[in-house]
Amino acid sequence: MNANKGATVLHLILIAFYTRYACADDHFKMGVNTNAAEAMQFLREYDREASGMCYRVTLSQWKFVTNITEHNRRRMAEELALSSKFERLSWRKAAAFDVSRVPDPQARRQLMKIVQSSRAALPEDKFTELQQLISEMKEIYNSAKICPFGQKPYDPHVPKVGYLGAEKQEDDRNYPGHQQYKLTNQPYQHYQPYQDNAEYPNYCDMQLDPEITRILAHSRIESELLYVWKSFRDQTGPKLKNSFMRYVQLTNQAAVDTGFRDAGEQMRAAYEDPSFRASAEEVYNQVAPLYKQLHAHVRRRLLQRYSSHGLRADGPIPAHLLGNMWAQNWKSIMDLVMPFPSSPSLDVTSEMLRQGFTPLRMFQMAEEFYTSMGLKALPPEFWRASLLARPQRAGVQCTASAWDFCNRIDYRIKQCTEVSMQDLVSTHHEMAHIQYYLHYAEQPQLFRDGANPAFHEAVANAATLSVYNAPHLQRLGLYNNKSHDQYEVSMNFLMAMALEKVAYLPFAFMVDQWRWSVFEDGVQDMNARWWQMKLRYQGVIPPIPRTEADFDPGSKYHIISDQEYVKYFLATVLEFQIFEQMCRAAGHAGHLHECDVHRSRDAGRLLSEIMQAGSSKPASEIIRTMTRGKTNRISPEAIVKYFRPLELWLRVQNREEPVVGWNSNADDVKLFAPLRAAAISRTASAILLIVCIANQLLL
Ligand code: X8Z
Ligand code: ZN
Repeated sequence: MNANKGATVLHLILIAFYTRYACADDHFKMGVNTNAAEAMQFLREYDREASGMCYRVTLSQWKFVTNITEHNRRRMAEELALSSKFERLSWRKAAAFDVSRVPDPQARRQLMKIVQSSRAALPEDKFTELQQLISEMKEIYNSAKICPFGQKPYDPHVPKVGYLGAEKQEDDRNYPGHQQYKLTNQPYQHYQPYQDNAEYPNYCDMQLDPEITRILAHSRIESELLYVWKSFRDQTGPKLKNSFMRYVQLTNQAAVDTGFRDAGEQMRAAYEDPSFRASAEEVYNQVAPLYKQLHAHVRRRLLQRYSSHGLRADGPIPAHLLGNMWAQNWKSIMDLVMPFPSSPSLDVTSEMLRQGFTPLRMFQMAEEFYTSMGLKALPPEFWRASLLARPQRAGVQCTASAWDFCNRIDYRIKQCTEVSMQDLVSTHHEMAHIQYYLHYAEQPQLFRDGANPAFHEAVANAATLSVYNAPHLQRLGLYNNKSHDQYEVSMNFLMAMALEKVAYLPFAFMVDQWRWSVFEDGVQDMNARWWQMKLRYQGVIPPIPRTEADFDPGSKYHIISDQEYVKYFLATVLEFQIFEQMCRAAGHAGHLHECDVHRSRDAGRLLSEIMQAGSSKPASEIIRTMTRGKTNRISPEAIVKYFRPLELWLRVQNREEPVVGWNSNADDVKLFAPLRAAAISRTASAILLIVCIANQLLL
């Protein structure tokens, strides 16, 4: 599709949208105001008020997450309520215009954005109910806690149960188990087993982050993995299922009232691609063969480590063995699947510690990385107000994030930085988000966003891909490979990258496949359908039987917090496409995984062109410019090229495998859909019987 065609398609969507909208709801008479001057005046006011509103909400959120108190929670809730009111009011005004009669295309685009992405078409009581529902679900999810492995659930009548040596203190939970999980640079040690009659109270306060996450990443004790995998699901899914079903009803109603078929279609509209589902599926099909090669290798190594526990040489992998709660990122099992264990992997954490790195120095390095490419220096406000290291006090929500306060002045990062390679990468990632904010700052508020929902993450990760690799680390003086085989180091590096990026693809793809199917087909058999998709795309099965009393999708935050997910799938593919273009601009020759764009002004120019446009243009136009007319679509060519050397190695390793991919049998399906499995096996028996009878007759 070229740019002109894109504009025509957009116009057609606009007309279709408003035609449908006019019919969708009798309560509002919308889309009839043809006064273009009024529309322009509305947008000017909207821009000013929306920026102010965004500033106040963002500030209240910042204050809350960096200092979690009841007072700050209330203040944030008040600001969010005001912002909801503003959203409803603006939506009504925007939807009243006949967009096709507004001559300025940028103004049309802004009006469309206000109307399309909101749930404000709902009546006020339902709009408020929906917002409360989402915030309650987040609250339940965030407060989920489990007991340590081997420990009984807390019972105040049985006070003396716990760990020897465990002393609970108000703000400092530094008893032995916790200590081990908290310090990333410490070796993992699993908890001491539960002991009756110990002298200490019961501490059922293990949360997803950091304790449960660390157990799944580091424990190699199958029963412990199974325990935390199951317990976290018990403490989340079933408590959220009813609310989620109501959420489906309300979001679907909002979508229909806005003119969409269902809430899935409304979410997909942000991609401005009429054949979005087919396009995403096509991308998935092109990366699936690489994923299957990785899957087969990992399964073989897991079989060597765990010997059975539901593993078969040709089957799917039990989901608790992959180092992550959702089996979405496998980097933590690198020790089990490393191609060449006697060669190093490129983790320079110990060298950073040896050289006395500090969080501040890591941020200064990241800033230099971007300014060396001709990108922007960070404003003084950034250094004054950011939270770059874990504060001494409690009450900080530590997930790394980059913040735009919408006033063109204030930009911050919140990251409890530890001196590690992982956090060095994360620092570059978060700072790339800030670069994006700085570059689109002059756009109207409505266009201060990625070109589509995948772009922000894709740009942040593309810029970061350089940081991991050997040439860059060598330039920084953090790595020096003299004594090891270059090929072996490269394969180890690519495996680590694949465990993070390739392993993630089918998960990131299936989450919204499931969500869209729920919006489209209803809430029956939701858990079975979740596992059906996990089996089909990821080749994983639950380690224990699941029923509809469980609600495993509810154990993924983005599902219950109403966050679209397919953007992460597309972002993972797009980041390599952007990276490849940056490397081309930088004049890199050789393997893509060895490209370093540090100091390349041309690579920086390419990146700044992408970022400057924000969401003022359709993504297809930006991709077309970025690829110099080669394509206007997200393409998996670059990610496949990046991993090509590893894929060749995997093909050789997997040549004896009974199947590259997985064969699922009735027992696998029985784990989550017993009735369906019984039906399948009845059908299979019937076919067998018919075949036998036919054979008898023929003989
Ligand atoms: O949600 C996140 C980030 C914020 S954008 C913490 N991620 C996805 C996830 O956790 O599932 C980053 C990777 C994918
Ligand atoms: Zn990010």
